[in-house]
Amino acid sequence: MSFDHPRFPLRLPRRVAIAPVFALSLLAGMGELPVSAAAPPNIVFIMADDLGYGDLGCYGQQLIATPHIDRLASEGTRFTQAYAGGPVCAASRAVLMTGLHTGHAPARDNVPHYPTYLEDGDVTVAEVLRQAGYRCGGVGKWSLGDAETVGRATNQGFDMWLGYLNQDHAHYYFTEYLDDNDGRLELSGNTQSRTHYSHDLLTQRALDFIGAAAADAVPFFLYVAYTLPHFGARTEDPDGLPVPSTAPYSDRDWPERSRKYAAMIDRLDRDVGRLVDQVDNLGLKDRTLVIVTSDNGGHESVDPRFRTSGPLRGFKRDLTEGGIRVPFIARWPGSIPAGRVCDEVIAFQDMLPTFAQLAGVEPPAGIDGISVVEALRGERLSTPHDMLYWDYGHCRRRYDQAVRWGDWKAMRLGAGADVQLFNLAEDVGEEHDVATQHPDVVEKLTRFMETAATPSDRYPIGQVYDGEALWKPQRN
Ligand SMILES: [Ca+2]
Repeated sequence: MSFDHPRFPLRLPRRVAIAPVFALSLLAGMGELPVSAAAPPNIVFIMADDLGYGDLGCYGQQLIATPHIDRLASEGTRFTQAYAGGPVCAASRAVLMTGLHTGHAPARDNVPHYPTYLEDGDVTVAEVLRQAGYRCGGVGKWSLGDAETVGRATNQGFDMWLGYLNQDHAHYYFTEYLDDNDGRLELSGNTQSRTHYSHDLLTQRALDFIGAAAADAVPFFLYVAYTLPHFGARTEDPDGLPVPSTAPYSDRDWPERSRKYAAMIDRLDRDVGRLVDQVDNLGLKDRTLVIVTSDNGGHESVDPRFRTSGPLRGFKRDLTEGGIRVPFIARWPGSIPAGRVCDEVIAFQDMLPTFAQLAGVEPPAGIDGISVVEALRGERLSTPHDMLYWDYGHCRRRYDQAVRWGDWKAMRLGAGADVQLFNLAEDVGEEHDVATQHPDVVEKLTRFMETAATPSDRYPIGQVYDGEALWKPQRN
């Protein structure tokens, strides 16, 4: 194995103040490594759905309180330049699972609707971690293969999955069933009775999974692909925001739909807190990497008072920063500095090689991601990304591409359109197109765009898809 096991850095990180807990760890790392420091950590990857860059208190949210996630940020590192795999669910999840960007990944968009997106030959994070002896479990929205296909989670490295294999099914919070491993958890009558809010079942299963892995003393990877605060079916809620209660925002002088949205984030935050407490109470705090992030930007219909995208431009489905830059918090006491804010550029395709390095196994060859273990530890990346790439809309009316190179961000919004250029260091809101002032940069990044995507028969650019969702609600 060519990758080093994680260990405490022996040199001081540049540009970073060392928090006390980290300094102690650093001293401990000078001699023999404690066994616990070199052991592969458990990994709990919590991913919200359509949670915007500005939706959390620790990212500037003023109106919705997120004390549990904010606490996690104070105990760990908060990244300001972390990117999702894509601007929509399936694309982002495919990038996360395979380490390939959207120009190479097996799934590049939510449409066309396919029964499976991952094939046997695709190697997922879970399959990689399994080689290192990890038990892999997941809850929530999978998106990459329906129940009867090779793409379903339990055919792609997961020992356990509870949730929605098909992402259109995930619009139903009061669903009649959830996919449970290779079968179903039946919830007959739930559409009417509204007895089971799916998010709560996902949380309980996640808590149980951590408890069982701890009892069995086996390293684990838990992928918590929550559906909050993504909109739900209007048959469940007239505002498309099904949530059992608007508490603690019921008395706010806001539209009812805004109270619901805030309550969804409150519930998400509460349950992140419960998962973290489970880890800590089982004595796994120093042996568990906990990450909280989102699969893409916030939705354009969110009440503007919440500023779901914070200072960024655009929303979900956009390749402007508001569509792809996401909250990203990582906590692993003793190994990740506490209370730190990190501006290293990291992205979802980096998770597979990062987790592989932490687990001491090789990632598959030819992926687009890089290990960002150094950034987690509080160091600068010694070999950061040269270029980051996203595209979106292959089978929609407009095909967009974006490239990030250093502080430059180039976008072509529509095939054949002029390439726009922004300097994110000076203009994070992407308000000032400086393409005409930097023709050399535009030329370089345009050339890159033209070769970055491998054509896919499944995503023929310019052939507009207008088919319906495959999944239909079951009515009892
Ligand atoms: Ca999403």
